[in-house]
Amino acid sequence: MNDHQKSLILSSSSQFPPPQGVKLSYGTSGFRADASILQSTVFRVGILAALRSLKTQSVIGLMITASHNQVSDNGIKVGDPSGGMLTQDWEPFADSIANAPTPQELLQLVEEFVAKEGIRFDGSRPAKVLLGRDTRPSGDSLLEAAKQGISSIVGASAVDMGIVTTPQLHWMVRAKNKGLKAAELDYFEQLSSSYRCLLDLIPNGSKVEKAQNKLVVDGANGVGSEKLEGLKKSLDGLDIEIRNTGKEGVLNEGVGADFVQKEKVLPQGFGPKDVGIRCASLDGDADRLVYFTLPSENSSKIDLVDGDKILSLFAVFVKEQLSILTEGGQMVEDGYHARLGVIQTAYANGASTNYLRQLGLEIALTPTGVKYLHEKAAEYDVGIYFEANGHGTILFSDHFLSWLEAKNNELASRSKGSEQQKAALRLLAVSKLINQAVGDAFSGLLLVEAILIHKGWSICKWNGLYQDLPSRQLKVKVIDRTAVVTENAETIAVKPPGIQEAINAEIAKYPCGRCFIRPSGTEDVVRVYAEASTQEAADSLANSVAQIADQFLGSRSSSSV
Ligand code: NG1
Ligand code: ZN
Repeated sequence: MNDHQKSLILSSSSQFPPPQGVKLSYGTSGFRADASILQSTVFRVGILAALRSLKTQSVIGLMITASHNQVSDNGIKVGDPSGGMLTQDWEPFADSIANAPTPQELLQLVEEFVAKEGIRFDGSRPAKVLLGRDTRPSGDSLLEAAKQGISSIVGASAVDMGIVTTPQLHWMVRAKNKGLKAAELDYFEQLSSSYRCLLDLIPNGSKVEKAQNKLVVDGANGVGSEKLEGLKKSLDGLDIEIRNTGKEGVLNEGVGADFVQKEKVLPQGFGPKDVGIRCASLDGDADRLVYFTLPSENSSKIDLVDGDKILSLFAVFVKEQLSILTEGGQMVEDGYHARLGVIQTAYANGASTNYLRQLGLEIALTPTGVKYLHEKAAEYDVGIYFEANGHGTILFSDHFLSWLEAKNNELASRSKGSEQQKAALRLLAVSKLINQAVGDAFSGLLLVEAILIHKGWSICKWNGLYQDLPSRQLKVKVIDRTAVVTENAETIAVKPPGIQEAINAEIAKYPCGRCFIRPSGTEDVVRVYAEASTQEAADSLANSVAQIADQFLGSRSSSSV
């Protein structure tokens, strides 16, 4: 690293002193905190993104968002060349530079890391970082900090994509690195054309009642509502009404996928007149999606159709199309058997796991955090992953896609228009519709809509695939959440010693009881999740285990999520 580069890092970082007395960590999905303390972190992640671009010789993404968290929070996460999350090997570097107390220490960490990673650092190679942000008011000034970080690496440039959803930015990074068109309109065009393709392949006779056509979407008062308006323009035939557009309400306050999933009541802007209508909620950066419907006008309690049910719907459809394709032993003839897997976390409702198992599907469990689910899903030909909170997607392996293309070509010449060829075309359309980079509320929504029409199902019929077990989530503020260490995809707490035995003794008191605790990766709390045969039992199990957490970890208070 030459002297010019060193002095550039020193001088620019002196403009962004880190906050005192705060230790930041690159959690489940990047850094998140109150926006007022994030300038220095975002600046430093700008440096990291430029280095990542130099190292990979590819375009890197930086998204400024705190997703479903309150409007005063913000955050930053890095998108790798594939469009997925930052490689986990670089997270310790992110943690150490975010917490370096002085410009000199920051420079030293950067120098050591550059040497260790063998990053060529002579300014002769370009680096490019795509920047995106959600609608939070703090986004503008944090964007400037990110730009300063990027431009403190010689040869690096930032491209501001403006206000975008998180999945849009990841999609753009992926498309750029594949040499494809990567503008917002290209994204809309890909989603709408593959959706139309699925509709063109709807079996004769499938029809949905006119009244069931309408979909009402809660935009969480965030970026999703504006962008969904844009997507709507390229879609015809889908009747979407968008509410909570941010013109009046506050981002994520009493609205959005996180609120709806956790509280199981109507979000603001919805009322008794919506009884029976198919509704969906996005979160603040539109990477989560849940559906719901209001069963009775006398109460605001909703029937929630969560990420587990979306996963189940997708799994049913993909499995069905794969088995049409294999009819007559086609795949066996080819000597090729497509491996389909579904991936969940411990938060998946036990009833969904049972249902998927009964379908004969291979199920894998990973720790919480999309990065783990995504990585696991990539091991399959078709890997479907979802968190209960509505974050997920379907990954198709390159190998499977080339096999499918070849199969489709062969079927087109041998038996054009056959059921088998239609199944191949449907799977190809799904692979284009559903975001291959990250979970995307828009592609999820269009796929749900297409499958419901395909099957002629109402939201009630879909919701009836299985009955959720009653569950309760709580969060407990403890003195040090890192004192909880878990194993087995977070289902067992191995530290502090004795806590799991105490939890097990509680669980044993409840029929069908299941409960676990884990430290949150995005908030300074320990989360408790409990399931049991009745709501009262689930509540009581969660409360008893929250008390155990208090006793073992030292309480700062506990609250419902
Ligand atoms: P933490 O705070 O680690 O539980 C939450 C969600 C995750 C994931 C991340 C990122 C739950 C229980 N946890 O993580 O699933 O979505 O936020 O946004 O919903
Ligand atoms: Zn989100």
